[in-house]
Amino acid sequence: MQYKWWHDKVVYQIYPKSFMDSNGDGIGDFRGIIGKLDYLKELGIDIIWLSPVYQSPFVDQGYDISDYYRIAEEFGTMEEFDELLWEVKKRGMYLIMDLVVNHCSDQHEFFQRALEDPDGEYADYFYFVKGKDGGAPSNYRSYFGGSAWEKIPGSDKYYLHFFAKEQPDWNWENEKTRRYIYDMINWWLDKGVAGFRVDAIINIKKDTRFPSYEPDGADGLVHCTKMVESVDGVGEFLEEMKRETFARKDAFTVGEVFNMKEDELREFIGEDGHFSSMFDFCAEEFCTGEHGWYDAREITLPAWKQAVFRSQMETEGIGFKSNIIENHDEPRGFSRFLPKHLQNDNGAKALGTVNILLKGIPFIYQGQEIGMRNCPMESIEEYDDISTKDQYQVALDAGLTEEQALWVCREHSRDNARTPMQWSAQANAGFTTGTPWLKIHPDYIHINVEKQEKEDDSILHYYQKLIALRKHPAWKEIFVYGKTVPVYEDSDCLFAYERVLGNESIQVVANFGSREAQIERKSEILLSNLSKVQQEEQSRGSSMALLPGQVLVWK
Ligand code: TEU
Ligand code: CA
Repeated sequence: MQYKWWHDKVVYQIYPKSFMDSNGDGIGDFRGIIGKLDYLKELGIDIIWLSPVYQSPFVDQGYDISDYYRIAEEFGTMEEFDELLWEVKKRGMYLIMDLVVNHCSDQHEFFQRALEDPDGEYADYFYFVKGKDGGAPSNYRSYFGGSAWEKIPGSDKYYLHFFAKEQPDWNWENEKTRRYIYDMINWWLDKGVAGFRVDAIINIKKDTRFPSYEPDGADGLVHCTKMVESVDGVGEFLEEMKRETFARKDAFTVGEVFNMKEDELREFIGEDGHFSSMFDFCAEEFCTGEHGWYDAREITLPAWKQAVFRSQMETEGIGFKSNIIENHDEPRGFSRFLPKHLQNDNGAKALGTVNILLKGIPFIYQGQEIGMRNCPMESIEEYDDISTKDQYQVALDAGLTEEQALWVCREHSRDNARTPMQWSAQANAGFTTGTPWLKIHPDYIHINVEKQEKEDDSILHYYQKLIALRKHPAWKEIFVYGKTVPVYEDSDCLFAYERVLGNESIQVVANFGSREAQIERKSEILLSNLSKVQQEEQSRGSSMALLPGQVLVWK
């Protein structure tokens, strides 16, 4: 396999609005991030991914961009962005941006011009389509609920929006749109960003006949992804984009790809793939309910293991997926993957270990490294997220009571991961001196960076060791390039695998069950969450008992 600069890197996702506020307005900002770069360096981070920081009305938290060449004033100025970029580089790290090019904001200049003249040149940058039989052109439901078509005032046309109605979809069939997007990407690359996380990218190819399909819900609509799944040709756009932009600078790109056709993995992340990597959503995917969050499935160990190992096998010999346990669109991994009795420090360490030592590019989401967990909101009003409001309604419409629907949000809301970072036990978790834009998790008194920096056996210190182990010169090759071979595969409590390269192997074994499990001993422990005493006690005989919540990395 041809060596690439990003193969051995560890990535950290910053959700800027909730990371660190420097000026007391309750919103995180660039100055706040700059002040925490040493913290990230010490953690062992190489690449920082910033969720969108472009100018935006923030209907969908910056994923609705009104000007790709400007910075959201909430976060600072372009000069401060440049300073951040410089400070990141100075520390030997890389900065990647969020690339949101399936759609923009309805406040984008081109969309505003299109609205003024729905038959003019700018309308062609979007999908402006005549209605049918007195209604929308087809029966698509948007990601955030309701029709994916919005009537254009004073015209018989509708525009397409896969997400909120304030997020019109770009028409990728129009060469001018593509040129506009590529120029913008190159502008940021020339500025010195090292690459992009590419948002919702599978959606850019549409079937421009816009056929209706059999409804999949009582609203008579069908999820818009149905059309995306039924059309070919996204690869041509992705190839062109790569050639015209990323390839020029050897940029690192990670695609947010759901619903890819199975035989396309090589085209997406193979050596000449569209992207450097794409997220492994295998575990998240099977939680998605048929109709929404309310009928989501819970993660069980066997199903989770099976999904992860299957995905690891699939990528073998092809490329690198990016491994996550959470992001800004998911509940906290701690709350989702760990059974209740293991929702503690040991559980968090075990979960981090099995995920970060898999083959692929590890992504850590802010707060994961201190074991942040889902934030229990008291009422639906406390939520900010557009998707949460929709899913609450979906649950009510399905017949759930208000209390049950709130419960669904508590388990699944994207705001679970968006509450401010917990830096200390001071007021507002040290995140802001003002009023935070979103509730702060009340457990910040016990769970915060400052406290964990002082405690030797904290989750934070464990993460530092874990990342250091992955990069240790002696083991790096094996953790980056080694095959993943499942072990104790039939166990209903162990999550275990070996990373194998040549005749070397390292075993990772964690117990997520509720009783101890007998495992075969190895000789050299590289990392574990066992206490010294436990380690010594267990150093006799050829087998040993691994207690619930314990994890070992050894050879
Ligand atoms: O998410 C795209 C996506 O595919 C959704 O499934 C998302 O996971 C879902 O809305 C969760 O409820 C990306 C961004 O990550 C997300 O934050 C944005 O809201 C979305 O695109 C629109 O830009
Ligand atoms: Ca601020």
